Amino acid sequence: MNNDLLNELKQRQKRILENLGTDLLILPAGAPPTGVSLFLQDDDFHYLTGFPEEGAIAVFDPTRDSENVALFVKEKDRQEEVWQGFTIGTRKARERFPADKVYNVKSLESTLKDRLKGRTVYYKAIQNQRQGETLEKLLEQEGVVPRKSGGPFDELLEMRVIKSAYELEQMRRAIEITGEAHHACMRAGKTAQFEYELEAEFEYACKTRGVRHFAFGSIVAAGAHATCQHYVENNGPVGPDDLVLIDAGAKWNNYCADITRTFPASGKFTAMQRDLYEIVLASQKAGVEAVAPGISFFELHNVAARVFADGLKSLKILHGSTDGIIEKNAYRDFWPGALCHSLGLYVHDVMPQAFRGADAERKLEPGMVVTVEPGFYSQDFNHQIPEAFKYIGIRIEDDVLVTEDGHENLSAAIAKEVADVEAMVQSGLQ
Ligand SMILES: [Mn+2]
Repeated sequence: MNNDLLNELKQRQKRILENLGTDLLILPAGAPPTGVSLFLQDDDFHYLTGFPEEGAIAVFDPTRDSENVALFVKEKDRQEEVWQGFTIGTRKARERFPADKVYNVKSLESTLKDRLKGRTVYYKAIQNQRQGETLEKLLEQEGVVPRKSGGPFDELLEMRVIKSAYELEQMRRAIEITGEAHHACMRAGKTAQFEYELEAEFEYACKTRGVRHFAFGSIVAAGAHATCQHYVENNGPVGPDDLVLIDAGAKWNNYCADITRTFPASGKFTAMQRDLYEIVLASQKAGVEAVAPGISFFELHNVAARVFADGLKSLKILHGSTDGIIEKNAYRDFWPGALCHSLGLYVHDVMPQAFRGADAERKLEPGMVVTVEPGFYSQDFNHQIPEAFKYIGIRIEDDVLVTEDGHENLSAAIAKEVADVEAMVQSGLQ
């Protein structure tokens, strides 16, 4: 672990300890994976310890001077290493991870026993079933009713929503790789016959650059499949006249990218596809431009929604005043989603309560990273739409950092202008 990260982890731990006062926090590692699969650490646990294994538990206790932060980890064990995987063990954990004291996790019960009586204990449920049962029994025996929200959990949300320089470095790399993978998919667009070929292209480009986890299951949707926002089957054909929507993201050191691009498989938008694409693009750019400290998610959404509504009016898909369309949510038949979500360790990253919901009023602050992703989706039940505009799905999504004086589009290098997207597809194998 490099020193910058080590120091940052210690700073985070300090803030949580200060927030705890005299209370205690028990934070477990992520759920063990089922079957033979790759483990991904729980985001909060990763954020506060950097420790990558399952089966571990961190205990934050500001009243114990010599061990404010105790880390309980699996000890090295031959059976475990022969079957499940290699473990770090207590000795190396002590050397490499920020904790005042490292214990064998088997001693959790006996170590904690005397510390619980009369305390306020914050506890994030342990997903490792056996371990969870043991600990919950102990809490009950000691008369502790654990709190599962508020206190340090609220503080964690506030901390995680503002990204540090280290975190932004990881996100920039995740976004850079994701961009290269999107470009690889565009170049493969003309030859791909099935969606899964492009899914493989995306993942190949990421994995050959060192990516081990993805932010979510890649969405590769050709033609009408793109009208479903979270389509993940990825097993349909790619038709020569289809638009292909790819919404996917690499993780880099646990941090996510989340980028969507839509391109014509042929390398050339039809006039109708281009008209709709330009509307989504104009709406998306207006949204990106408006990202700045002091604007709320709600206000930001409406900036993009107005441009979207005006565009659909120009194609006679929507009618009436723009104000009326926004007020009555008439555009939502074609864009049912929200413009933004926070991005970080998790793809729909943590957001304090005030950021949630369509009427989220809390203002953006420097250091937040948000997605900007309007889309046009027309399915069979969009009765009022002319037949020519049906079964089309278009989404364009960038990842944007809120800065002191505005914003920085972290994914600006990924082709999204009509001419650039067409050129990228056409530069693929003939
Ligand atoms: Mn997104």
